[in-house]
Amino acid sequence: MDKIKAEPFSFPVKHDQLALVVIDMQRDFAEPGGFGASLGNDVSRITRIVPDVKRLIEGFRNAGLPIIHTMECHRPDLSDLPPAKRDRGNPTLRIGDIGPMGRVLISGEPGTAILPELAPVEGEVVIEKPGKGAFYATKLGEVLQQRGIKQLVFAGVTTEVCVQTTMREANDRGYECLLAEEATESYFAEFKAAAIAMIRAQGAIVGWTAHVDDILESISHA
Ligand code: C5J
Repeated sequence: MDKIKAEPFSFPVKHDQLALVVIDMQRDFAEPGGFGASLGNDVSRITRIVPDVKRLIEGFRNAGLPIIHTMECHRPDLSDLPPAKRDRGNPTLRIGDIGPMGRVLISGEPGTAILPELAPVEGEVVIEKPGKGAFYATKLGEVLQQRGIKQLVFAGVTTEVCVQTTMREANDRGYECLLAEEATESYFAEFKAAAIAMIRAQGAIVGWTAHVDDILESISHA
């Protein structure tokens, strides 16, 4: 059996059941004027991981392995946005408001788009999700089942919100989950470190974590 060097122990990879899930690498989380910045966050932390996310995407493309991109966003009529989500916190712009990149986190708006360097290509699945987890109110579960995918490598933002929520949803559904450490980021360094520690604690209670180089080395033999 092939293995990827990982924590807390090697990840038993099955290349024919493996996919990459890139969570929410959207302009709204990474660029000034977007949703992340409106909450007072330093968005430069997010743009710093773009080269490593790109390397991972290219590695999966070169190996012919499936890639799924997610985007956190809502319908223009806000019918999938619970008031509790819209009203939370004290942002300068709320979801649905008009900002410098269009309506914040609304499907089809410029700010909602995936960063151009990481844009999906034809054949890659894009899941628009109204929640933090990518399984809630989406077709992700069906897509994975149809393709016989049982192992997921995760990249994207933010580590402790949408990435960790989706990993926990996937773990509960029986998927084996591996987080690519350099290809995920939080607005808070300590939250990223804590999320990584939580995921791999207690014998991989939610999943494994690994370095991008070790994942790429493994899939180059896929
Ligand atoms: C957040 C996300 N942090 N993609 N979304 O609101 O993690």
